[in-house]
Amino acid sequence: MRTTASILHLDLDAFFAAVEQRDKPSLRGKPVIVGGVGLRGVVSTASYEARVFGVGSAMPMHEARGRCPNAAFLSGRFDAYRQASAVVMGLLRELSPLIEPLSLDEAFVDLAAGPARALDDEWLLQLAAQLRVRLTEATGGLTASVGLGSSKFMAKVASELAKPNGVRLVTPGTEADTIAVLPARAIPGVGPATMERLTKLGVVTIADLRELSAAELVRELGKASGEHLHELASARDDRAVEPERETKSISMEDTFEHDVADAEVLAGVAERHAAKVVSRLVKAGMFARTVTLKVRWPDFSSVSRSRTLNGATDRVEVVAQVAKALLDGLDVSQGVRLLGVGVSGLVEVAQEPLFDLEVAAPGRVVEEAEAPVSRRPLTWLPGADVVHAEFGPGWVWGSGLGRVTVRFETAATGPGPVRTFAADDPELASAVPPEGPVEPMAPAAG
Ligand code: TTP
Ligand code: MG
Repeated sequence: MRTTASILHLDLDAFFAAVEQRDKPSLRGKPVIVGGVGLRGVVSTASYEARVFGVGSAMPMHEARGRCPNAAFLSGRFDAYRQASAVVMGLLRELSPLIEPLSLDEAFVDLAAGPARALDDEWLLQLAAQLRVRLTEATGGLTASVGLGSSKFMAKVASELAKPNGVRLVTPGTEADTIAVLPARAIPGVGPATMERLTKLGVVTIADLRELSAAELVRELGKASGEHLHELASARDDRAVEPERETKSISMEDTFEHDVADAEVLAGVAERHAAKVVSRLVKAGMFARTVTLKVRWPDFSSVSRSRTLNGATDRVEVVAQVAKALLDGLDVSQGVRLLGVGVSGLVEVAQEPLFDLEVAAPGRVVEEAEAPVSRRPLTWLPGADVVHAEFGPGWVWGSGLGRVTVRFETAATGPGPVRTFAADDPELASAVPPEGPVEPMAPAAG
């Protein structure tokens, strides 16, 4: 174990919603909910203003509408999220060459792998403070929470404690005390399935967990998970920060001759794709952290849903099971034109999910909807960027009954006016997101 808090964990605050509020001035300070617009759509994230009403990630959209009817409901703009993410990851790479991105908005940085430094608490806190200021500048207003600790687990716990928009450093030597009062589910990888078993053993907090022997935990959860949990409960974690490989993803997809609406047939196709993807993964000697399922509908719109495991795998059963679970979340009755399965988040080291029970548990699913590729889509997705020949850039506020309402504003304007058009108005076109702030120049060497 290290003696300095030299692992940094960064997580952006209300990421998708914060990007929307940045680019849509009229939504700043208001409840914003980003999520799937389809029948079984779920919430991707909610702004902190909406969380007050009990809305959170993974909640069905209809429930979110019930709890917070006045929120802005948006379908998400992944190009804008990817752009913001690239800026943030660029800033982290300036701190150290060893960074491990976990998702678009989250990464570990091993500060001990950078140039020789003192790495004392004071210096680390100063570095984190500077990073947060630069990040807000470079992204045009996003905020991040930063944790520092002597292990991945501690850094992650620290950023969680710092949320939102804060910094926290767990001083080396105080790790076990810091986590004692936290609920057992604060341990990475402890999800609903593991928690259910732990509850039966009377465990609520990490301190309760520490009362149990390794043997008891092994009996309840199996050898690997039990031993691992015993270590983490005492704040022992020596997992290394793992960089990603050059190859970014591997995928397989098929367009059907006739649209397929049979869920079982589709599940079979997903399984076959998973097998091919995994055989390429194994040949390359890699392990994947994220599984993605892509579906194109008869109207050429498409959706891709992905789930990030709490480890990295090269097991075909795991990839197939996750792909099928992602498919299960979609209503395929209208038929499917194309089905694809892919893996990404590739690393060189096997990191089996920390807890076997949680491998295919539901939970963090990221869903990206794409309108058909055309200047004038058949459906105007709420929140999408558009441009009008006369009024300029704006975003879709709502649509239906052959009309579309647009608010004309951008990150650089104040709140703008709203106007309604015929959905097929030739003056109105979908647009790529406005260019985000440019990546800051790398600082001079030294
Ligand atoms: P999170 O970091 O979990 O959530 P957040 O950034 O919105 O809020 P905070 O960190 O302040 O608690 O996830 C990052 C983004 O990933 C989130 O903005 C939307 C997306 N996401 C999903 O699409 N589905 C999910 O189930 C979760 C948890 C996140
Ligand atoms: Mg976040």
